[in-house]
Amino acid sequence: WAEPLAPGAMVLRGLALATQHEILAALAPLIARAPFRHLVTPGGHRMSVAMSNCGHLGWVSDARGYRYSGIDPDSGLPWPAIPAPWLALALDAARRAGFPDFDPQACLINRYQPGARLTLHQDRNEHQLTQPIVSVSLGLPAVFLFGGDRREDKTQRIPLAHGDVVVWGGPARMRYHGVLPVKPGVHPLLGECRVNLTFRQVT
Ligand code: MD3
Ligand code: FE
Repeated sequence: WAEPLAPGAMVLRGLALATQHEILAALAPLIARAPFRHLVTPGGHRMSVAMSNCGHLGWVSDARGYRYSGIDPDSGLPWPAIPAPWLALALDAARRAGFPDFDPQACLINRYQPGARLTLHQDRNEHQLTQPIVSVSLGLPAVFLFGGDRREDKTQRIPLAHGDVVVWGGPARMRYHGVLPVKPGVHPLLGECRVNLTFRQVT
């Protein structure tokens, strides 16, 4: 169930299933404190994906650009802490993929309602490029687009289901990637949505 995707990238199918109930129970209180919001890109586009964060730093976007911030701009408060079962899963996944020193400061929480998508992009706002990004897929399935080092490189389509965990490190870290529009459906635990957690070491 551990498949190498590319040099530095590994899919751990279903790794989150063993603790899925603890993981999902931690989501509602966190979202009560830092609600999902649709960020606006520096180019003025409202993102179809709704986002929130937990951890010491959160990823935010507005007319000034993309950056990490310790304060939730909507509430003026620090982001909630990363819930213990989330951190345990992220550390376990990173260790299995060969990153025993992973120490994430940020967890971006993406919510996709049917039709929401993420266009091809690179994650360039982290400075600690020797550490991976760990992503956890929950709820409705999605098709992940995994591209190359240039936007125009051909993309690979990777289906991601509830409970799948992917570790993106090494040479995979800066590759272009995106998510195709999520198809309508109802997940027994999450309803009409997909939630993706991405754990990042920023500095
Ligand atoms: C591959 N999120 O938040 S997670 C993002 O499903 C993002 O919500 C997607 O891309 C989602 O920036 C994909 C998987 C992921 C995250 C970062 C990567 C894959 C990556 C960085 C480099 C290569
Ligand atoms: Fe990304």
